[in-house]
Amino acid sequence: MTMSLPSRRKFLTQTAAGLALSLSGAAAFAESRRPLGSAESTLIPYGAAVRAGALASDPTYRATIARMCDMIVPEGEMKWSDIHPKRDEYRFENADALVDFARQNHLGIRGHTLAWYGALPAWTSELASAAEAERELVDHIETVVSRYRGAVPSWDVVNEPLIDWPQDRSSIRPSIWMNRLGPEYLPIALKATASTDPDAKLVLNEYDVEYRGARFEARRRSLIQLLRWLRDRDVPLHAVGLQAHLFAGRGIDRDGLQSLLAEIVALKLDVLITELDVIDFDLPGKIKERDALVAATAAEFLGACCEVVRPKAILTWGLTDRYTWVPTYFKRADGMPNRPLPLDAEFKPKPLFDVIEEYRRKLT
Ligand code: 9MR
Repeated sequence: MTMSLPSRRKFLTQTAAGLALSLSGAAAFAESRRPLGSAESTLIPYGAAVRAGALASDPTYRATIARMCDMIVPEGEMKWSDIHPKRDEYRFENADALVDFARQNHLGIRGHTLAWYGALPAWTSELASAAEAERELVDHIETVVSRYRGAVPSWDVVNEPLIDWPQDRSSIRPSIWMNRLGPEYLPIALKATASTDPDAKLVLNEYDVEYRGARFEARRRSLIQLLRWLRDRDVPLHAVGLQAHLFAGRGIDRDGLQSLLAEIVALKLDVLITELDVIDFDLPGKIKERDALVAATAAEFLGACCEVVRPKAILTWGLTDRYTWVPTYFKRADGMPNRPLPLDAEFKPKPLFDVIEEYRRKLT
């Protein structure tokens, strides 16, 4: 890490830092870190998914996250499998460490995630009835959200609700929650979060909604139907998170994405970009060419978004190529490391970094 790396945070004042934990809602994660009256105050807040293990073992990573992010989100530490491994056992150490890290460094922090089909501990498969599933879901939400009330002002309450190729809003992905409770688990989770922390911003987070093709059109259509269904039933929800795990090879459907965003705005919901990265497994090996294609893909996506709405935040799913989920599923055939994130494995900013900077400055 060199001193010449751009700094997000040199502007932070004592006052803003002190306010970070007492403010609530979007204000806490978005506004509190903006220095009022300075040029920086117009920037869209930037954040990254972080790993507690790497924060503890890698001082350069720790310092770079602290310096370059306005907010963080735990990549796994608040998921059920990590935080609630047994029915009668919660383990908060890693999540607490991230909340403490955020507090010490005057960063915002988002919570991820409360109702998802993934990362569920084995014991949840034993939930035998609707009543038992609802009791455990609500109990988990009350326990976790109340623990972090005042510290975590924004939650990905619902993650990835739709099946890959949905018919309509009732095409919800199978999980113990869906299997026992049906689509009703969405209102149950959202209401439980709202009643535990009335100030929390509640987000429904979804992926694969930006591409061209019938499957992605079906996903956009079903997502809108789902949002309307929630709205018609007065279910609390404040924002939609577009994950934005982008593939450079897949064409972004600019019109489709923009009309989705316009519908979301018409429903008076905010938009966050929650997990941006560019999956590069099928891109050319040459680093310069690959980095340029990755950056161009993100620019195409952010360009389309920012013409319609100003996202409340832009988060990437990791900050540095040193720590990324991408090779778990999308290893390159040539054996070269993936480069999906704004900084390379040595923490050097890449063209993707500049693209994010550019769009953080754009006003819609
Ligand atoms: O990056 C995360 C990886 O380390 C975990 O193993 C995995 C399962 O918990 O989840 C990954 O994060 C996912 C996120 O929670 C939801 N959207 C897709 C992300 C990448 O797979």
